[in-house]
Amino acid sequence: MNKYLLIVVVLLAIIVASIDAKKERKQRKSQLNTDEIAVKSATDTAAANEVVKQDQCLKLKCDAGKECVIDTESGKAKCQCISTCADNTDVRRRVCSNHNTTWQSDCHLYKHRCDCIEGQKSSDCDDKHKHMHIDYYGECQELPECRKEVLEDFPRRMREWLDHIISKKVETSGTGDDGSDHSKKWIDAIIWKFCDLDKQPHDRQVSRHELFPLRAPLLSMESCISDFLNGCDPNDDHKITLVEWGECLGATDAEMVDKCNKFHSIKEN
Ligand SMILES: [Ca+2]
Repeated sequence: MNKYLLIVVVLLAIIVASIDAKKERKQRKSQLNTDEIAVKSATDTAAANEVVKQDQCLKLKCDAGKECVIDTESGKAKCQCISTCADNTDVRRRVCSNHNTTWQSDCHLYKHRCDCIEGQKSSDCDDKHKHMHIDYYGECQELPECRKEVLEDFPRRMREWLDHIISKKVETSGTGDDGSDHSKKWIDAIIWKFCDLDKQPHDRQVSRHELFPLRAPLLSMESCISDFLNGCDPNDDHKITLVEWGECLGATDAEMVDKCNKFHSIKEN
């Protein structure tokens, strides 16, 4: 009798253990499902946030050194200082500031300026950093002095360079020969460049700020670019008109016809 009782007890123990193990497996599976749902939900939320961000940020233009983010409280897009700039080891992407300091890239320079303005980085900041901008591309270096004969020849070289660029553009766009006087093609080229620089705002005047895309890439290679551009603003009001631009490149007032609407429409096509 005792022997049968022992067998029954052992069997009962096995059954109870099996039920417990089954329960545990069920609980573990349920927990796993809950975790998976939580992860999926978090992923979906992140993806949805990214879509919202992309959508809202398309409409928001941030200044240099800033990036668009979604404000966690309002849910709206806003500009804030760039959080991180990618490390740059390419010396060609380095920039020299107007304070003669070399920065890893334009991103690093403008991020630092933004951090200083926003007070996010008290160390390494002084007032001049709040107004820092790129003077030219490449590492800072001792720039060669502008020689008189190079400056005198500069307008001719600039005309030829612009003429070459616009000829390439016409070739690429397929607009072909419009029957205009070829000997005066350089006039169209310099008018085109003026319209191209006059962007922010489109007010038929080129400010010092608008000259930046022309000046910065050339400064380390062309010793006379600054003197040349200064000469295009004889009344020193920091704005170059179409006629002033023409005069400094050797065109007469009458030749400087405003064709910006035409050139802008070519660009947009
Ligand atoms: Ca302008």
